[in-house]
Amino acid sequence: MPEIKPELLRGDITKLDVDAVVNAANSGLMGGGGVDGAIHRAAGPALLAECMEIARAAGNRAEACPAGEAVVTGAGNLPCKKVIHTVGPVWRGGAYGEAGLLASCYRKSLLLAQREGLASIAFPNISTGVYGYPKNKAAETAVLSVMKTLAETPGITRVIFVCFDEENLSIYRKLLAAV
Ligand code: AR6
Repeated sequence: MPEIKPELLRGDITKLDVDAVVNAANSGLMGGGGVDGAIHRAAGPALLAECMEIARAAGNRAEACPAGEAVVTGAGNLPCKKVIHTVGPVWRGGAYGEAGLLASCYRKSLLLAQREGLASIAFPNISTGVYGYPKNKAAETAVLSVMKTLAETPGITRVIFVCFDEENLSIYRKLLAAV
């Protein structure tokens, strides 16, 4: 099995022409700020319509996608093929299962991409914005979870960590140099 080395990119994830772009969503799947807002703005109303459909089918709009879970939609006007919406944990000090939930976001997103036949996937730095997860800790968990899960997802040939800010970029650069 070929070894996959995750790539690192600084910039706007909405511009990427990959199979799957991961969104750091909220449990209601109704859009929001940060990367979620940017993805919905660039994708157009078709994305929200699909998210609303998933929420309706889940029967419970506030918890349509619980933290640590992932769902997939089309991509509207984005250049990617699909959007995988995952919900990171809100940071509450670290003793509330945050690391397990964050690891699960990366793992479930990769497993879903594999199931959908999506070979290339781009991740934002989930939970490190509005949800307040410390960037260093989040990056360690993200890289570890991705490296572990890739052993189970032979269909995935390209993983990109997309950093929006300089701090995350330098954290990831150090971590990925050791992978
Ligand atoms: N491309 C790539 N990364 C981005 C972009 C972009 N266009 N815009 C922001 N980021 P956040 P969270 C980075 O707050 O912490 C929303 O309201 C940003 O710099 O988007 O998981 C949702 O609806 C940060 O490093 O997500 C939820 O309610 C990272 O994306 C809540 O925020 C994540 O920041 C989720 O909070």
